[in-house]
Amino acid sequence: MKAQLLIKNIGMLATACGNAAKSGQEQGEISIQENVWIAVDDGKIAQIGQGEPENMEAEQVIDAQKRLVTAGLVDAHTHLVFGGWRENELALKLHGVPYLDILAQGGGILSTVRSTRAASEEELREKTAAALDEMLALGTTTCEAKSGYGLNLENECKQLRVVQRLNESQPVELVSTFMAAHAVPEEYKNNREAYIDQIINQMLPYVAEHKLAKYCDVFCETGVFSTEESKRILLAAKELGLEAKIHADEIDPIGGSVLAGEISAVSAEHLIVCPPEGIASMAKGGTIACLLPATSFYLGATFAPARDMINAGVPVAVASDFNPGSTPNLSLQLAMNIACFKYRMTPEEVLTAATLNAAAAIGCADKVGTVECGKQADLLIWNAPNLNYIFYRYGNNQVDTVIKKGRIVKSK
Ligand code: IZC
Ligand code: ZN
Repeated sequence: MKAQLLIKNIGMLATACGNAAKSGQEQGEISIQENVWIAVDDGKIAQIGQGEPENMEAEQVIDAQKRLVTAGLVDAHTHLVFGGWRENELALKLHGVPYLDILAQGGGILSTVRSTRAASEEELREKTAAALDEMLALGTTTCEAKSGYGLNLENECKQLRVVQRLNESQPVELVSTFMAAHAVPEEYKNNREAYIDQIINQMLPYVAEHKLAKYCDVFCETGVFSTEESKRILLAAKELGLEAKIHADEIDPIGGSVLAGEISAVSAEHLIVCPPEGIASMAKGGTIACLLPATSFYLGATFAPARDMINAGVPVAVASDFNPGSTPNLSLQLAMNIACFKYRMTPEEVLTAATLNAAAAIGCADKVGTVECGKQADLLIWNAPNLNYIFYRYGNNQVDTVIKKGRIVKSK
């Protein structure tokens, strides 16, 4: 066989299997193979074999030196494109001022809205490209990106266009989510109905027509969007062909996870304070729980009931939630470590959560998220001999080599 790339001498290949999200016990049932090689052709995984490859000609050969190989990480929840940062809020946070109070005072998301509106598309593109380059070095090969710092047609589209352009010009594959329902902008403070009407009647139709996003997300939270408002927006989005995601139960359990299941949202995100009826509803509606453990850490909050979700048959994904407020961290590796320790998920369950289940949460599980023949060759070689090791160590970048569509895109 003639291959584009051969990775030989792999100590351990650890991967979830299949093209759909895994739940319950299956979330932890991954394939572990030792002493294997992978042949890549045409950007896809062509063959996986044990021992020494025979009769194999390859344009490029990598010796994995007995280390761990997994699929590239999939970050299913980020607020990737934003102007400015919010380090000025650190002192407030340390004094215990709650996240929603900072927002209610016109800071938080609204402060990032001001910076994002003030930034040009080119400035945002450059800043986001730099973030993606860091994420790639940390092993993220596919990433979701939400708008939600423009809060009007012009600036929401500016964010979505940045994602569209970057998807064509750098290796990390991007999936867009439209999230004008991230906050009510200051100019509509006393007229929230008019803002919701604008989302439904102006922005959503434009975004759908110009194919600027695949998903629509709403911040369903006390003082932000109510469950009723979230439902109206997400049903309107679904009518236009955008699938639903929802920020639910991050701070207060106002019914977001129950709604997620009822409208069969693809995913519900955060779920820090998700009640049992929310878990039951998501299980019934086939909704993926997209958990963001680095956010719990950073907000000093409790941790989502991940084990209850797994036990109830809800597929769990783990994502970074990279954003300038509640989680200015773009390392999915760190989120995976925290998931393991604070959710008490096993390394196998977390690997599935940050690859296959995350890919399912952004509609690309047929293409990425596992190391199987026919899938895209998005692969990581880790500075680690086995899967346990990457959860045992933490805080450093443990990824050595990143391969996207069969090409080496980062190497230490
Ligand atoms: O900018 O604070 N939770 N949205 C909902 C966020 C956090 C991002 C932010
Ligand atoms: Zn978020």
